Amino acid sequence: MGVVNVTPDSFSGDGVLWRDAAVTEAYGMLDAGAAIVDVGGESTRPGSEAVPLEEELRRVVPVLEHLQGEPLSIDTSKAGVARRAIELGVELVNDVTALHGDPELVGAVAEAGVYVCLMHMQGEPRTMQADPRYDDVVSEVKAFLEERLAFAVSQGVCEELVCLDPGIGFGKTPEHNLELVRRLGELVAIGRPILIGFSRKSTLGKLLGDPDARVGTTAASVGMAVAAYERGATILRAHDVREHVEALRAAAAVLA
Ligand code: HH2
Repeated sequence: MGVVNVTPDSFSGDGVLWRDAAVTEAYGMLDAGAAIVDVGGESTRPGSEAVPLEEELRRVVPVLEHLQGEPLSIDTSKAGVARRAIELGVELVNDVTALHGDPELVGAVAEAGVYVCLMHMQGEPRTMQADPRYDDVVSEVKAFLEERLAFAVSQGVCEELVCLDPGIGFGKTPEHNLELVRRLGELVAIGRPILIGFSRKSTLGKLLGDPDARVGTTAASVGMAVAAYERGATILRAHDVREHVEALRAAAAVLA
């Protein structure tokens, strides 16, 4: 899954607000082997503020219009954005609030019969990295994802259309993030495809020795994607698509 951020403030600095730049980036990712491109108009980096509906639509709709017919997902928590994106052919709604953010989103997803990704987050982006705590991060994330999956199904979402994501960096310390990948098998056991988004996240920079890192390198991102893939992740969300595709193809050839 390639990442296209139509934002002024994404954590990795890759956000673009010019439609043509976003479209060119998306085509480049598809050309490099991305199975799907995730378009987002609201940064969820630590400390970020929410974006109003009209502004989020203004950012993403021109990009989606231009990319109609390509395999796309929309990174949003808002039913209004999801509905418009679905009208434009988007096939997956990627909701970092796991249907907690907007009470109307679950109905929009169920009615349209599109795929949905439910992600775990402790707290909210503005404050989530203040002091994240768990007794056992993997068990707690697993229980949360099971509950959100059951909720989605109870509201008419087809279980086969749901994928789950432990939410790397969303209310988690570097050790929490590593433990989630280390014990990914426990999340895979839920029985739904698992999405991992470790690309460029600050834990990777910290692992390489910079305690103040805000981003991670491409090579560290690729290493972590391969580690997650080998533990059962199905979808790897990445900014540097060509490098991820090449590494994952090589890793897949060994597993096959
Ligand atoms: N991470 C980000 C955004 N959306 N969605 C899922 N399912 N999983 C993730 O790990 C995830 C996500 C943050 O990365 P990015 O989109 O590059 O940054 P920003 O939110 O600052 O635009």
